[in-house]
Amino acid sequence: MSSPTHNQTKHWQALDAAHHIHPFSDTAALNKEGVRVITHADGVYLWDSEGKKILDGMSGLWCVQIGYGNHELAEAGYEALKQLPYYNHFFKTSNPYTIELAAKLATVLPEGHERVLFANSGSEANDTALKLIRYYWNLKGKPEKKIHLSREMAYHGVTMAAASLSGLTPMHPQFDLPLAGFQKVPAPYWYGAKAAGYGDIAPEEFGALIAQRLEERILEIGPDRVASFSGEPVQGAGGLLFPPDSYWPAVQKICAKYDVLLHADEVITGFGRIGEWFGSQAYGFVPDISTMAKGLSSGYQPISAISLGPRMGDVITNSNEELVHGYTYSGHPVACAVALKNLEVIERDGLVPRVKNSIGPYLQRRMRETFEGHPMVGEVRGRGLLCAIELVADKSARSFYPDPGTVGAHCRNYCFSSGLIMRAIRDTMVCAPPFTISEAEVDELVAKAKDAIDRTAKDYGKA
Ligand code: PXG
Repeated sequence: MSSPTHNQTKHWQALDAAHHIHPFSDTAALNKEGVRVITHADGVYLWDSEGKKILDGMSGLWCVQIGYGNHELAEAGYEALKQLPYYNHFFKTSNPYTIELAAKLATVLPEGHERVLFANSGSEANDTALKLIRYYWNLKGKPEKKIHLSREMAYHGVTMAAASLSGLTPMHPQFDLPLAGFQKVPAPYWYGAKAAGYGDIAPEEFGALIAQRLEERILEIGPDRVASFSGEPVQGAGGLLFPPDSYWPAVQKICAKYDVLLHADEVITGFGRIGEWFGSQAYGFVPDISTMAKGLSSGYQPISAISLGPRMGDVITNSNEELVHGYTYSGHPVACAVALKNLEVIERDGLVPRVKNSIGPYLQRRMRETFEGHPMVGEVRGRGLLCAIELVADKSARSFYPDPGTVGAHCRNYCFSSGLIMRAIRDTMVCAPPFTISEAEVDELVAKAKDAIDRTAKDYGKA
């Protein structure tokens, strides 16, 4: 006999199948299988409608920096809902929540970034950034600067422009993308360099070489036609690709040399994920424009922001004409109140230094000592609370499995069944836990990941 919760799950699954289309999912296949219904969450754990407890090694979608169940944020949102559930910033108005959040952001943003616009998602932020880049060059009298460069395997979101900027090729054909004017350059993915034909190149040399590829492309197109270069300081959804230290400073120099605006997409790396407030600070470069979302509110409310350095900020704010852009919900008071409280909690509880100096290094050490000698693991890479374990066919040759994604999905299913959420990107297992995770919870995450990888290795004859 099925239990009442089981019947409730079946009911929700049937309604979901009938009425709800999921992102990045094969709808028919999912409906046949039935969705997992998550009903509540606390700390680093989720519970599903069958009562199963799951360690969320991904902070939702890389966003719940402060962990689940923080009542201070809930109360900040509730207070704002009572005081001012909605008002906008069109027609010469503002509100205390938005003003205070903008001012607070200016204290933690990269050098010279003192002005922000708000939006509601990472995709919208990137879409807005591209519009502002175009506007900047139009104001500067260089309307021919229209080409937007970004990297292979980049993920910048799903609007027409953000998807065009993205370099994950499966995102394009269904929608006849990319739009004209978007071009890709190689990603600084050192572990994949050998398989891609670069030979046994050292990481720093590879970083410089890939930056040089950007310069070559700018020269090929003509610098007077290149508007911008966009990049995630660490590529997230593309497989957690950490650039060699030589890469970003070289990119910054190239952008400056050819007058190309540098856009940092900090949607994953922002708000302490790799131990500094922003990824650009961790990698030693200063962008002209940055976009951020996720950790801005720890995912408790949908909100994103675009910050402008002095160069773009001065030109755009002194144009003496209306900026013809903005959303109904830009700087929504409730989202701003929650984000403001989130930044207060991150600061007060020292979560960024915690990621940099204690829990981040602990996760990195435990992952490396557990997996570096494993017969199926080619590389363990990470920084702060981002970590990737690359599952490979041949460790010494650094060669991948022929059908990328199969081994990863196999391993991810084992993770799920043992109560751990990790992402599989191709055959790379990825985690990005909340900043509040304890050492004991890191140990649990590592033990569950090891169990899943051991079982996968056994199934593939690698144990
Ligand atoms: N930029 C980056 C770097 C991102 O990671 C976006 C922009 C878009 O944000 P919105 O809020 O529009 O989704 C993202 C989002 C995954 C996964 O499976 C990653 C994201 C979103 C959904 C799934 O890794 N990143």
